Parts: sequence; C-alpha cells; structure tokens
Amino acid sequence: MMKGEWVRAHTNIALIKYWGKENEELIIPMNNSLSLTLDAFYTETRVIFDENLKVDELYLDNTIQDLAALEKVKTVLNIVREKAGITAKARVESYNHVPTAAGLASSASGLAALAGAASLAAGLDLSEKELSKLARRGSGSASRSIYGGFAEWQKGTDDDTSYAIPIDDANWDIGMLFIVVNDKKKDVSSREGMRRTVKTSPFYQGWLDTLDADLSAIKEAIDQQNIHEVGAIAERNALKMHATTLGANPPFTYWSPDSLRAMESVRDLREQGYSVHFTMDAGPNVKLICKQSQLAEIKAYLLRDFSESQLIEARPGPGLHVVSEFSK
Ligand code: FM0
Repeated sequence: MMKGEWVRAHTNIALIKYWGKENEELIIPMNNSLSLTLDAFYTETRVIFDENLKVDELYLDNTIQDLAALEKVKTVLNIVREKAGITAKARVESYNHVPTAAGLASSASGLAALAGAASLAAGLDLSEKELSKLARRGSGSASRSIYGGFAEWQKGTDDDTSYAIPIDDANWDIGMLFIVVNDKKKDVSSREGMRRTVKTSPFYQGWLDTLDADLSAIKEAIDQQNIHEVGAIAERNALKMHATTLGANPPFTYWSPDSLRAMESVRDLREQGYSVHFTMDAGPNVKLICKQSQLAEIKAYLLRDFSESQLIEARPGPGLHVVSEFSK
C-alpha cells in the first residue's frame, strides 16, 4: 500500500478563456488561455494505491462517486501508474472547500489536486511543468491551477508542449467577487459545450481570430497592474466566448435571467466610477474583476440586488502545495 500526503490546489478563473480542443484525447486546446488562481475555493486530496482494491474509488466529501465522476480521475491515475510502473488500484479522497453549495465546485482545483496527490502517492517527483501536463490530461483548466497568481496555458502542439507557466504573482490590488446565481436549468458541460461549438458554430473562427490580440493586450495590462484594462479585456473576451454558443447547433447559452441582472449591476457600478468588469464560464454565475481594496464597498452596493449568501469575495491564491495539517 502506498499512502500519499494531502495536497491542496486552488481553483482558477480564466480571463482569456480556453474554449475548444484541437485534440480531444490529449486535451490540446485550440488557443492559449490565461487565468487568475483564487484563495476562496480549493480542493484537498489524498491518494492511496492499494493492491487489495479491485477498482479505483473516488470519495468526494465523504461520499463515494459513480463511474461518470470517476472518468477524468481514472485518466490521471492511469498516467501516474504508467509513469511509476505500478498496477495497484487507488482510493482517492477529496474534499471541496467552497463557501456555498452553489455549483462552484470546479474541475480545475479537483484535477490539479489529484495530479499532485497521485504523483506523490506513487513516489514520483514531478516538476511543475510535468504536473501541469498531468493535470491537463484530467481537465484542461486544471493545468493552470498548478500555479498561484496569473498563469498562462500555452497550447503547444502535442502532449509534451502543452502546459501552463506562471505569468505574475498577482501581488497587487486585484480581486474577484462572485455573484452566485441560483439556477435549476440542466447544464451543458464545458466539455460538451466546447465540442459542439467548435463543430457547429460559424462564430467559432471569429473567436479564434482575435485571441492573440486579447492575450498580448492583457499581458501588457497585467504588467502595468492596470485593473481597468485587465477587466475590460477579460469582459470582452468572455462575451465573445459566450457569443459562440448562440451560433452552435443546437444552440445554447449559459446565461440565466439572473446572470443578466448581475451584468446590469456591473454596468451600474461602472457608472458610479468603480473599475469593475465581469467574466462568466460554463454556468450562470457572474465573476467580477475589481480592486481588492474595493471588494467590501462593491459587495455592499450589490447587496441592494443580491443576498449576502450570493456574494463571495476572492483574492489571488497560491499554487499547488502539500498541506501538513488537514483541515477536515
Ligand atoms: O476555464 O474538457 O477545463 O478557461 O471554464 O475538462 O478540458 O472544464 F468557460 C469555460 C473549462 C472551460 C474556460 O473547461 O474542460 C476556462 C472554461 P475539459 P474544462
């Protein structure tokens, strides 16, 4: 039996989105993406390789998960077993630390924590680059959660060249505020959503055409610690990504009426003179990009339209690390 240590990875939110795969099996993306890792949401995971197990098992928040949930996990476990030359099945124990149970659990933190935990349990000593590649095979966005602060996933051309690198430690006045939108609609997973969009949306090429410009502009804005520009570029980039879904066949959107309400609030805040922009991912929640020093004020303003439990403050967070004192 090989019992690993607890490893923690924080989630990240993309400011330049990953949307579409060039290679589905290896998870090589169509474009580079850039994200900010956050303190507020993270996953802690431990892996035990045990010859007595008949199948791989995944426990999430103490509840055993079904085969569907195990799929991405098995991809990572199989790569680790191959690298380490072991055959034992694994028991994966994972805890999601999310302030509310509102669909914020993310595959980014989950698969990044697993990459770290499984490689440790197997006795592998992987570099950050190798960990990023391994996490990527589980879920593309997880490649970026190896690092704290801003990270860029460079798409590369094959398994060996597609991984994230750190861009900036984000040790300046930037924060995010989550507006959690409660919505019962059945989701299109990001995996299915991007596949359908690449295949069928006539707007997809337009998305790809302006990405390099967005990426170089946001890197310059990050360099200058220009919160207004970082937010403005991220908002435009997110709106372009979401526009591609409306052109897909069948069409879909991740927006709900409350998402639009949240966007309106952001525009109000801008009229009040705040530098605040939004981004959205494969779900209805809206994430605000603003000065960390103004998080409390902005939250107070939003309490006119949203409840306390819908508003979650986040600050830049750290990269993948071993936790000596497990918090549950
Ligand atoms: O995070 O099919 O990583 O850049 O969140 O597992 O590789 O869950 F808004 C969408 C994340 C996509 C943008 O996709 O997909 C981003 C998104 P996988 P992920």
